[in-house]
Amino acid sequence: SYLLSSQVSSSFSTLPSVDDLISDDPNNNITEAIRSKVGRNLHLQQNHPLNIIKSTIENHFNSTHSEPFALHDSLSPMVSTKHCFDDLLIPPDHVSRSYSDTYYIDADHCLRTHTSAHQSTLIASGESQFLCTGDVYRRDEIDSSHYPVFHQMEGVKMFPLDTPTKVIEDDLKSVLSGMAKTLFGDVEMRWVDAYFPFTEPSYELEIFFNGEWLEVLGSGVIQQQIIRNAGQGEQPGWAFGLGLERLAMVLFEIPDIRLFWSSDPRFHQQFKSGEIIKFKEYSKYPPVHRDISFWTGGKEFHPNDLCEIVRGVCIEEDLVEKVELIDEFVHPKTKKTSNCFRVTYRSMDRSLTNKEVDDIHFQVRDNAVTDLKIEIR
Ligand code: FA5
Ligand code: MG
Repeated sequence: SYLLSSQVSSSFSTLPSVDDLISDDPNNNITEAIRSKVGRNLHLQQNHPLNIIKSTIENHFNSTHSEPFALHDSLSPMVSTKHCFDDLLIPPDHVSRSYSDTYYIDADHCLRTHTSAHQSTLIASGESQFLCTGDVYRRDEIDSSHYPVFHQMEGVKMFPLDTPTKVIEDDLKSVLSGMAKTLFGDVEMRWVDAYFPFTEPSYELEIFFNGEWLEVLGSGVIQQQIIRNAGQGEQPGWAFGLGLERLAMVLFEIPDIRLFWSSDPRFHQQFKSGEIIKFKEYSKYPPVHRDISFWTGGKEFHPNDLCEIVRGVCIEEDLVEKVELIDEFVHPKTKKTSNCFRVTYRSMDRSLTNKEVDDIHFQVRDNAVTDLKIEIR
């Protein structure tokens, strides 16, 4: 694996380790639920659907290029903010850096929010083409397709000096649409203009699958400034980043993103390396709903903070299926804002009792009052 220890910050003499993930550093916002996911490495588990997609894509790249792509899949998800943001020319006030979107270890380190966090160091190491896969972390809402940990694959291909941008762009599009054909067969695809601070021009690839357009990846021609800063001068290149869960959910027809984390053999027995099969749903246990209504306090309230609390209380198992805002109003006299959220609890593996959901939900209310300074109605 790759040591990034030249990147030394004020608080760590080397990169942080798993023991540093939770601390009383004022900038630390990592919860136990998140810490327990670091090191799980679903993308490395044999016969796991994420590993099957990863290998299929790696094989596709190395069977369509005579010069092999270097493969990285074990780089630490704990990175410096320099690597995750600054090196990619992401401006200091960009939303992706905010505490409501990113898990910070301290002011200068975070859990990577994308695999692009490794672009600069790998380019600096002189590799001319590589694929880099790993778990990425984003504070986010909770529903069947959003989970705070998911997996991305980054790809970079460098070109000889003076290769025209048009040639690089055409290569990017043909290589990536070839990959999409390998995965999805002869589907309809389209390139949509996009914006990323680190590429210009930038494109998203969408495929038409089961009646709708699905965004599969972001990509573009790498900003020359990034390559120059990485010590590779004027050599041009392209990059892309794709979400493995999103591909796997479509290809295997997996209906809920939490299933990737399940330990149920009825899930895992269905998948085998090299095979893209249709997932057969097994019986679901019933959902249990509980509402929480409150006045938001003086502190700015962000729904992601509530999701975090719900997840925090359910750390032994993933019992939260969804957290949704069902009512919001401002009191005409006091001008205070009232929110009502509905939490859907459901286990992937067993039936929940009303009593245990009551206990969990009571704890959620308690923690929300303490941590978010809200006032229960
Ligand atoms: C990025 O993360 C860029 N780093 C991608 C990139 C790399 C662009 C290199 C240019 C060059 P974005 O946030 O759009 O971009 O995520 C990229 C892909 O990750 C998406 O296309 C999608 O497939 C997947 N993805 C993003 N958010 C989620 C999510 N919440 N759940 C599952 N998959 C997601
Ligand atoms: Mg996007």
